[in-house]
Amino acid sequence: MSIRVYYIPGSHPCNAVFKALDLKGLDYKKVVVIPPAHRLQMKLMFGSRTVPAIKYTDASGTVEKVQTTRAIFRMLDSLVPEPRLFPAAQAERDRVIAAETWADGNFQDVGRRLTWAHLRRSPQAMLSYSTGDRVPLPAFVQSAAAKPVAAIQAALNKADDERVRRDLAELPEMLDKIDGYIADGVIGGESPNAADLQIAATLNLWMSMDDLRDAIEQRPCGQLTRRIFPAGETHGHVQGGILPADWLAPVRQATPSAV
Ligand SMILES: N[C@@H](CCC(=O)N[C@@H](CS)C(=O)NCC(=O)O)C(=O)O
Repeated sequence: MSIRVYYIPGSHPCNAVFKALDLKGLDYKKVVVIPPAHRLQMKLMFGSRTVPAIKYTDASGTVEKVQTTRAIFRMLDSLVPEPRLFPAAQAERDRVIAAETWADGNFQDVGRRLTWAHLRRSPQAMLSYSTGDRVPLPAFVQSAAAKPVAAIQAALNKADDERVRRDLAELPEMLDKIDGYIADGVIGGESPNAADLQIAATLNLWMSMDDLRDAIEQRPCGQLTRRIFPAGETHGHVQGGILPADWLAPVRQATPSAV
């Protein structure tokens, strides 16, 4: 049996899949793809243009290709049932799937927009997200490409100023919603479920940015994220002061110590 995971370094849905594979105790090989060229590569190899994507070869040599976090989580639960990413009891399972669906939607997109909004303004920080990864380009090419790649990715992900300002204004509400999932026991159990992984992977990415970390870290959702992704386990860092200060006012107001 062999598993190859196609991924972009730093990508939150990709980190969610790596964590799921680790929880299942599965070995896998990591294959870096480069944005935005990965769109075509993924489309040709898997049928759709996004990462994460998995090529799974079973003991008989049969190859299965699975794309998107949601499909991969389900495939992993059927391959290795324990620990479960989806609870067995139907009512509990429905609640986890509802939270997973929410986290895989606009919330995951906000994750990308806020990241590219930062990296467009601080392109060299992009390189910190691939520390230790086997990027198939020399370091000087990665460095030279960072600025155009960040600009293209920001545009493709619609990380324009107006949208990003709106995302930042809505961020506290999203954090409240996640803390509510924890209080209701939908996420935050002993072993992470699919919704934990989706949500924590996005929060972990946000916490790599100094301007966002404080608003998240002290909350229950920040503590849960650190339990699933301990500090230093994933790479990447963007220093503070990158986005205009007035854009961050709603985020600062949501910071527990500021209340
Ligand atoms: N929601 C899907 C989509 C993942 C996704 O959009 N991945 C980004 C990288 S973080 C991507 O490959 N984007 C390329 C595109 O949208 O064309 C999932 O969780 O698998």
